[in-house]
Amino acid sequence: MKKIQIITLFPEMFEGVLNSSMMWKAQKEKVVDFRIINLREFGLGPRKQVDDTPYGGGDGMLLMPEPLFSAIKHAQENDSKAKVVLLTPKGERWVQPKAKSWANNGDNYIFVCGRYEGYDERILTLVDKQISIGDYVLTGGELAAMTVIDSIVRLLPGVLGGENSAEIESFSDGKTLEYPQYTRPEVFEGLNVPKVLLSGNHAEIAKWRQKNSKKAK
Ligand code: 6GU
Repeated sequence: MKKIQIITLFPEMFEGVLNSSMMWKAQKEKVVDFRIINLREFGLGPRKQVDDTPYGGGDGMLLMPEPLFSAIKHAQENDSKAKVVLLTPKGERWVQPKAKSWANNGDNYIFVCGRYEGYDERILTLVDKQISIGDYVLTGGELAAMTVIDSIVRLLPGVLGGENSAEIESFSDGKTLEYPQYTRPEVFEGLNVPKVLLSGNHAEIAKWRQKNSKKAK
């Protein structure tokens, strides 16, 4: 079973995503175990402070090192060999081959969601990997963590219904997009399903699908 811990100031953001669809099924079938750690609980003082102004001036607040260190140490007490991953727009780009490799490497993960305008750089001493999901800036790492986690969990053995549906679909080789697909009815508002798909000729169907698989831009 793959163990995934998530350190965040917004645990409620994960509820819908982790408890629906494949992620829910994966937990039910004990393929994955999620644990959400609320960074606020590691905040300092009676107000549970987690952020402060940057030395040298500048806009915004930074996540302070102490709460992040305590939360990561807490996660490591649950799982000492887990890899610590920081979600940050400065990270390495997340791509499908990485999802495949992280799904199959047997490693457990601690995802740390950055928030606000940034974090104290010293937390990087506890981080094994920095990941970004693309060249745009999100308010926090939560949506990125969900994206990365979903892309891994669906590839864990036993999660997808048809065992080869993850293989043939879009991006499984990192380049090709899936062919167009159709279901009933045969004619919908004057729009027809391509004849070849109704032909029962598997060789012709395979050829059509190959021809109609688009390359990713
Ligand atoms: Cl991982 N975090 C934030 N805040 N923004 C992002 C991102 C991560 N990846 C792309 N944009």
